[in-house]
Amino acid sequence: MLHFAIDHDYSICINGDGVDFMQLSLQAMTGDLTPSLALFARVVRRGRRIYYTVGNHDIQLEHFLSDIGPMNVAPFLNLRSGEKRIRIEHGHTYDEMFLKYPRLYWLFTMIGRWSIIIHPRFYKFVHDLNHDIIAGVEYLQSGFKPRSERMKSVTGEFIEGERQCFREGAEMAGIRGFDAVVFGHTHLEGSIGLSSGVRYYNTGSWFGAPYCVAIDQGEIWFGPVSDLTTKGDPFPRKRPEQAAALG
Ligand SMILES: [Mn+2]
Repeated sequence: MLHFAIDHDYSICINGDGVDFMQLSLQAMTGDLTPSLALFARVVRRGRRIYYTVGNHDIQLEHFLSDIGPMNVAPFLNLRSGEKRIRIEHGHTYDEMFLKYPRLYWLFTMIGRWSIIIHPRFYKFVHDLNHDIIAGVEYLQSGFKPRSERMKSVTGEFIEGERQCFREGAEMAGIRGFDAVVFGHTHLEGSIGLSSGVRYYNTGSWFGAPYCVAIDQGEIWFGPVSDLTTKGDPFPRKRPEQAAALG
């Protein structure tokens, strides 16, 4: 994705949990980040920017709000592109489990830390199990109503498997004057229209098949990163203009 951004003159926003202080060893992170840092520098040399919106696994980056090397670190990004206003944030602040049960959430995070030492596939298994446990808690809290029953009262579109708190969070952020809201955090990718007319995107997770949004002059493309790298730039028209601007 970084190579794609460099080749096609995109700025980049890493929407939280891009590095995992909670679950990875410093050694593993250094190994992964070192090649990326050289690419970040190339993005910046081309006159583009790198934004990093803080997530719950890299919350320590809040100490560096403003800049880390070439990165602009921020709790969220309010982007204006063409006529559109787009809100980008990780989304964990809308996570009911994270807010209501911080110690339980921390415990699950630590279980994740141990499971990733065993194997990434085991981590995936634990993550899915985690999802099921949260669904179980919701089931108990709702007074033993199955999800299908609970979802009957939900009107409009929703991202498959996603808890209501995120759609509500996107709605809440969106009505403050945005055309689109982009979250991550849930590991469930999708794009839906909210009742307020705001478009909500979730770019899923970096595991398996990562998704992203590409934004150019108020237009938003949403899809798998692999589509960008194999099918090319969804906004190729911007290239000659910017190439000229870059001289
Ligand atoms: Mn997260």
